[in-house]
Amino acid sequence: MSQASQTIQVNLDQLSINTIRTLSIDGVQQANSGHPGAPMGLAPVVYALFQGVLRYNPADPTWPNRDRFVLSAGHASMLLYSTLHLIGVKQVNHSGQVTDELAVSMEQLKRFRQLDSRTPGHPESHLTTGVETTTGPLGQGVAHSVGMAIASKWLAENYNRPGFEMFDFNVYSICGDGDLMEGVAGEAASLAGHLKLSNLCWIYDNNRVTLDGPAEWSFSEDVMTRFVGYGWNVTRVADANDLQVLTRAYDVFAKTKDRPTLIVVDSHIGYGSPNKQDKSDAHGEPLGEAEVKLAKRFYGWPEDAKFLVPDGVYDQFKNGVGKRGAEAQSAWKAKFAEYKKQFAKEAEQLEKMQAGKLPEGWDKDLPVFPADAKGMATRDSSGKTLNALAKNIPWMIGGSADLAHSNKTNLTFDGAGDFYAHQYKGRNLHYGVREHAMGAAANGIALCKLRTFSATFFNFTDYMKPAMRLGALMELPVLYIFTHDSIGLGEDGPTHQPIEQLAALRATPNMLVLRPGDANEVVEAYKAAMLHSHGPSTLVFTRQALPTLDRTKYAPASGVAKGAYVLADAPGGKPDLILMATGSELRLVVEAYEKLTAEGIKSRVVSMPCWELFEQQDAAYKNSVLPPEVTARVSVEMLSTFGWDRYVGPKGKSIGMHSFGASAPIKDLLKKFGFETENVVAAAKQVLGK
Ligand SMILES: Cc1ncc(C[n+]2csc(CCOP(=O)(O)OP(=O)(O)O)c2C)c(N)n1
Ligand SMILES: [Mg+2]
Repeated sequence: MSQASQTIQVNLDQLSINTIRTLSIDGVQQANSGHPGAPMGLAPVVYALFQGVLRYNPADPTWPNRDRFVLSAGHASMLLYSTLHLIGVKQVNHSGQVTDELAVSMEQLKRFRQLDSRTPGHPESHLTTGVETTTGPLGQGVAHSVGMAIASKWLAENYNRPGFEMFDFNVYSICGDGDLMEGVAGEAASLAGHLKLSNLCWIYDNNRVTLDGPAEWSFSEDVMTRFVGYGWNVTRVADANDLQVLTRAYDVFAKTKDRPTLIVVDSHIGYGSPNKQDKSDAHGEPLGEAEVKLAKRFYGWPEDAKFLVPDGVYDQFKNGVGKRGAEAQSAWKAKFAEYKKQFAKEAEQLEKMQAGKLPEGWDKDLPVFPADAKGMATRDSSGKTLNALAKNIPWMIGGSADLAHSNKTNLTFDGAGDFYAHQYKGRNLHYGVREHAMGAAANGIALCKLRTFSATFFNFTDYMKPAMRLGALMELPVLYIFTHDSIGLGEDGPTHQPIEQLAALRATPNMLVLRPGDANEVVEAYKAAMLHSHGPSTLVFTRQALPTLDRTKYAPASGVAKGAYVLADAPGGKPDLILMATGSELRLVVEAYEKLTAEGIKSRVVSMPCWELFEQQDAAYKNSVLPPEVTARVSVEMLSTFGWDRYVGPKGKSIGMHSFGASAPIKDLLKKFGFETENVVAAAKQVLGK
């Protein structure tokens, strides 16, 4: 390279970095909301990564083997938006097709944090193509990145063939002090280190400041030593502006083949005036017009220019990340065409998987359970159904947080296998006692288009809820399998007995919550969950046995698909009373129904395993199940009654839990808390005024 072109190169690098910075400053200032400090400090780090390292084709952001970039420090969203704009990422529509439209146009940058823009306050993956996962709640992004790295390893192990490296993508994530203070990041780092995920690189923005002030007020551990302890390779870049050293650090990552890499980057959060004394006061707010001008002057920018992209900057990205990504993808495509000829079955699976579809015959050979008064726990029918499904869906993987034996989630069919460090073929993931990281990893796995499930005791959803919430926000089809779903778990006592969890999850948008009442409802619940492709499904199962209902006597379990259905009815379909229940309490209302019917009381049993699906039905169906004129209603559910008033109405009664549970054998608990047939019968008579 000649001296002159080298100078231009250096200038173009700097010019591009400063464009990222000033676009971020202008976006924040225009919104009058947010803070551009992190984007200003981190622009060179992101530039060196995208321009020099990332294998990413902005013209086709759906390429399955693209490297993933996750901005865990979601409050620096303008950094990501500016970059996605400059590299020209194309928007993907709801059917998964790449469009001609920019994901983040200049117009969108100017509409940062405004209603219906693609540039919301924190990055949201379902809105903005190029945003690989939704971030903002600190710690989540890095934890999602571990799931993506797991997916990459699993895909490589299962779909690569000699001479056909269809999968080898890397996952990069930028995190800050806040991310690394969060527990979930620690769990996720521990898991990634344990699994030796060499395709994972976290870049830690060590700027020694958080929102309230200097990080030293609250954060003083030796992060590098901690990560060495987790089994990571750790390297350091002493100056975030040093592109050469940054590039060398990325190279260290590329060469580290036996563990994940943490790059600690010492940086300075950006302020208007670089000499500003009190650096904590402005953090968290826009700079203000005067400081914006000072900052621009410092970067050699025209002070009054707004949203300026100088000549040569778009081309710089086009010739860098754009060209490299396009070439890499077209080589991949050519290879895939050959792969398809030689490995037609695998190629077809990959195409289906990446399109978010289920394979042909995904629901074949699902179990059918004969009527049985003694019955079985729904966790057992769940285990059988899950195994049948996973056998039919080759790209379904998942695991439990050290409770697989209790949750009955082990995949035991031939060839299912386990996913261990350096042995990435298996479909059973072992999360250890890390519920939160499990929930987050599931999001990352699902974002890479694998179908995945996570399992623990229902009560411990509290330990993974923040990740479940993001799964719901991102509309990811993750399965959550929770057992020990009520005080019915018995002796473990109130520390393990869920009460309010069901109501909390029912209040979560986009999520199906299914609590099936017998073995055959379990099968139907799984089917509904698999078909719920734009949001997660929470399946809750019992530890204790439940009778398997005689479906020749009662309505078929296929009614589960509608969320609620009439299981048993009064003569002529004209009841005076409606008994409603989910899960283990279905048995109780059926028994009460039989007693009341014998006494000549015209009753109906409605099984209501999924409120959300019921709410999706039309008014005619809903009214046919719950006729408005029948106001004598009783619901029975061994959890908080919160929410049932919607269905029982002002004249009805809800039997449920109004306190924490207790440690005792189940039969004593059922008696103490009133979950007995006689109690349901008495409540029914009470609402009937008898
Ligand atoms: C779970 C969670 N808690 C709190 C916040 C609010 N918050 C946003 S940024 C921030 C400070 C983060 O400090 P750091 O990660 O060091 O980022 P920097 O300020 O250096 O960019 C906080 C507390 C959040 N986004 N997520
Ligand atoms: Mg910080």
